[in-house]
Amino acid sequence: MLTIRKQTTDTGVTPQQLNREGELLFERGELESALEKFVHAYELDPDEPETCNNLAVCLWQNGEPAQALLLLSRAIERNPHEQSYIINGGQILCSVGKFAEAEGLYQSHLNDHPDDAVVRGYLQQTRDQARVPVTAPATVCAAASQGEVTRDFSFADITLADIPDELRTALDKGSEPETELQAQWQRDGVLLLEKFLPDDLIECYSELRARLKQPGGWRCPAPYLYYDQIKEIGLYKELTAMYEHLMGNPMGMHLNLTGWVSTERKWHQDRYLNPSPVGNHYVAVWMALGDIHPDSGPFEFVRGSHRWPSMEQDLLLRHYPAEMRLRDSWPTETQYDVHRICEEEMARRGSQVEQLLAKKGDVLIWHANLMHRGSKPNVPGTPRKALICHYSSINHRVDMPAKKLFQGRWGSGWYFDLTVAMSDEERI
Ligand SMILES: O=C(O)CCC(=O)C(=O)O
Ligand SMILES: [Fe+2]
Repeated sequence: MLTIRKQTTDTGVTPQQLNREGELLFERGELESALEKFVHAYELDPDEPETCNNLAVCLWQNGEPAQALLLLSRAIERNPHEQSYIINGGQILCSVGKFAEAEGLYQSHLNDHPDDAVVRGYLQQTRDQARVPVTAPATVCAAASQGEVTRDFSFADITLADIPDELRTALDKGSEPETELQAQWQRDGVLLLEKFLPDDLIECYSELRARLKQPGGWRCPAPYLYYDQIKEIGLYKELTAMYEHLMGNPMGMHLNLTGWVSTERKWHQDRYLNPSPVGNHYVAVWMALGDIHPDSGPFEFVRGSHRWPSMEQDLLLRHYPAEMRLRDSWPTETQYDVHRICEEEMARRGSQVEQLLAKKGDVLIWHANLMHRGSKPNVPGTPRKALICHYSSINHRVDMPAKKLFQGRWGSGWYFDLTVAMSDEERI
């Protein structure tokens, strides 16, 4: 449980700055670090409504709705006309089943702002949510059960035991492996390839990355669009060949996680984070750019869990207010609930968790449905020099039509030519 201290020491940083930094961290899913910033801002000025609001959202995510509500009521008291505080307050109230209070909050705001269509939408939805069970969207398999809006769901509630054949690769469908590597992939859903990356390729990327003075890496999720050094390593010829060998399709890169500290992303599978037509035609790789220290929050996984039922975005999101799916931050906002059900499932199955204590140059490739996480560091801030890249089959990623073939010094491979901005401050 988090206790909030009032502190008077001033380090020159303002609550506004801390709030901006915390918001960026929150958007990137780094909840703990965001929380630290907001707590610091609160220590400097506990009456600043923006701080109270931000801290409240974090505490809610941390499973502390009562504290969150106290803070939000203070934010609303200080700035009663701020729409986002009203919406956050209403959502927290709904999440703990206090629908009448949420309605009251929305209604009193609407008395002052009768034209606020957004809050009116929330009010309507709260009424619906309080009374009517939510039905599954048409795209969800007919077999999916109809559930109530409640965050008390189980792994079985949001997973499909069988995904359609076209969403599975040949090896997933049980085709006979032709090599030992394919057999391992089919059995384990994870492949560790030791000393796979050449030192000079690691140096080429590390020299670039070291120039960025942000432990969390680029906030831009696709920095490969800006730097060939990332294309060189992410599309290294041996990797490209390995993906095609395992997946049966050419794979295109579209996401990089470039932090040199753990992401602290909670337990999950990756497939549900992507549009459903991508299915299992998706792969991710963890590259060790140095030896990984056990205190740094190593990558953890459950071997063979790719054969467990598969989490489904639609089945998950129906347990939240309808507009959740419109928010880019839904994966972050739902990750604690996902974590809980994954841990429950792992306990039910008596699963063994493995930790990747990789050495420099090792790579680990994992399946879209493998249960994994970036663990919490034993010693916060311990460096974890890694690069994580994600890829989808160029024949299945219909939402990313533009793709290009990169030809570099260390080989060639596909990447998706996305339009993703990078702020000036992180251009190096
Ligand atoms: O930080 C990690 O090790 C895992 C991150 C992760 O879940 C992912 O890249 O899909
Ligand atoms: Fe992941």
